[in-house]
Amino acid sequence: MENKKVSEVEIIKDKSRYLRGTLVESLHNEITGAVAADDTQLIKFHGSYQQTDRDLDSERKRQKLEPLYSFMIRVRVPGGICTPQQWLNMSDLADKYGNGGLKLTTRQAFQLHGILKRDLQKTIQGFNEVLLDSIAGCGDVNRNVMMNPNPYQTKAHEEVYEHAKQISAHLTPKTSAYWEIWLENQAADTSEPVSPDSEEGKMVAKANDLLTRKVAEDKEPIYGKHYLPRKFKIALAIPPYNDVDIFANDIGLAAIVEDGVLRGYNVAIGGGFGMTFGMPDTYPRLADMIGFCDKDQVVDVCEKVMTLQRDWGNRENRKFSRLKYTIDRVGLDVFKAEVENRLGYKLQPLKPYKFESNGDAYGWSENHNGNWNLTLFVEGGRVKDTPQYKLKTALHKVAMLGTGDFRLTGNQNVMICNIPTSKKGKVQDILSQYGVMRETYKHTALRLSSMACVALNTCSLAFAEAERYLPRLIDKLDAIVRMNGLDNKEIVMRMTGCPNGCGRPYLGEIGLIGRSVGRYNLYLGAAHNGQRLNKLYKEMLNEEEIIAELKPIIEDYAKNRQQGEHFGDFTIRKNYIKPTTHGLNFHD
Ligand code: SRM
Ligand code: SF4
Repeated sequence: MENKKVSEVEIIKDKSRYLRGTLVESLHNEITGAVAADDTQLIKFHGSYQQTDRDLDSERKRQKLEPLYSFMIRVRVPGGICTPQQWLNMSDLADKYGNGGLKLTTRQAFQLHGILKRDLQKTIQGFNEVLLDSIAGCGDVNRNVMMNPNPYQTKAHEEVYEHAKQISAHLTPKTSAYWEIWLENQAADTSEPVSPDSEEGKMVAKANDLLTRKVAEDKEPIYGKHYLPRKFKIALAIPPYNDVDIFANDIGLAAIVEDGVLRGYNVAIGGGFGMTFGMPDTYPRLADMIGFCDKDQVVDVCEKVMTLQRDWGNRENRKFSRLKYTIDRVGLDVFKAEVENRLGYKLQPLKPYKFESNGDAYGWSENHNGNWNLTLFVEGGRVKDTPQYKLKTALHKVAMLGTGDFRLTGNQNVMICNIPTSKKGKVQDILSQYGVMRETYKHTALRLSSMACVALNTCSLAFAEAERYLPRLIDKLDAIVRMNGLDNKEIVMRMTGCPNGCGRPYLGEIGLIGRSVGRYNLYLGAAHNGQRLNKLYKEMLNEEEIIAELKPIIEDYAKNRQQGEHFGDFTIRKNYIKPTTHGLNFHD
């Protein structure tokens, strides 16, 4: 490490004793609400970011006060599936220690915002009580593994969910630092005998697993002490639904199901979205398909791709550290050959598959086991109560029924799933009472297909608003959409406050990316199924200009689209924009 020129974060990892750093000292330092500088990097691996309230920053500065430091914590939920008890706990923790709201992220995780340093430990202990954890929520490791959020749709879906959990468990860091720093050896109460098949039994099994990991000697058999050069992401989807946008991931897996039987996965590698304005050698990129693997090979394939990126990834400049840049530097064929070399076998030729959409299907649906699922719209993924709309209370009451489970979707929505027919009416009654059913059904398909990242006031990287602003912009676009009879036409619209791409704006048929306060770049031409990136159409638009640009295109689409033609394809056919065929020509 000493002889190589590496980024500062690499040196922090090197010195950290498997992610400990001086976090304990930082937590006990009562003079400041912040943690020490190096610890701000390490705490990410534990799932947390130090933030300030950007709405208050300048006023605090004027008053010569320290910024109002608080912490965001991200809780991984593989495949987005949690129990009603876990939902209740997260909801209560948000009230007790956070800002009262739950943020459902674009990667099917929970985020709590506004936690003060003194409450961090108690909050994480609260997760542990229901066997959730925040380790690897952020940091240079494999992140929350995503999957189509309905494992009970078919038997094959159930199996894919099992694989998602296996991949997640296999690639979770093994350091005991998390348990040492945050949990102080806290473990679940296992004194009462429980059936291993019951919900409680499964929780106890997970507790044992955590304990085993806690007492394991500190070493990272997969990562090593320097972990990965950068974040790493994996998603699994079952065609025809690409509702987790697999091609935006370092590894995207398309399940191949033949005659109802899961055979394995087509493997795509090298997706990732972050770019920097004014630096054309940074770009969003979709993952390339490299071959098919049998289902019992999938964990191994993920490990080998990830560890090759661990070894070959750029550790000098974090702007070029993601797998996408490693692949474009060495060549896809070379990278694939070395993966196969490490696997000891070749990937098979790709199997046919077809994705149709990357959105969520709202409303009720039935499982293969006869139970019911309900998908609800959560604007901006923010579950909170306002005087007009008490979504958080409504979902809390449903969770209190203790039936079924809760799913976080890759589009920031929530599903209440596996509800027996006998309880369906009760769930519907509670949600109707709070207006939640109406809220999901009254909107245009444009709004229901929209997504925005957090941006201001907590994200330190935001140039512009996203989550707080998109609903108001859509109010205005809705008028145009309704006037043109497109109320039920799904047009995928995504907005972010900067080009890092957290709301996957490069896959928006309409993409808006913040340039400065109130100004956005407009991107058009993405595919409706997440398989083609969009391209820059106009720069630095304010609200009036965005509407002026989009209005005639929407009107044209209403009049001149072909049968079944999606908005993104239309904008290309009508020459509004050229197609992006690869990340490398995104800026052309
Ligand atoms: Fe993200 C950084 C929020 C999904 C690409 N992302 C951030 C930070 C932590 C800002 C920071 O570094 O200070 C944001 C915290 C804001 C806050 O106050 O909460 C943040 N990202 C989010 C979430 C919460 C957006 C949301 O509204 O749901 C998503 C959490 C996902 C999760 O549960 O793990 C989120 N971020 C994504 C995605 C989408 C995805 O993974 O499908 C991407 C694009 C895909 C990718 O990884 O390339 C994404 N986030 C980034 C990047 C750019 C990475 C790059 O390769 O350049 C950054 C900046 C960085 O890492 O330096 C970033
Ligand atoms: Fe923040 Fe940018 Fe991510 Fe939005 S896209 S949450 S502004 S880093």
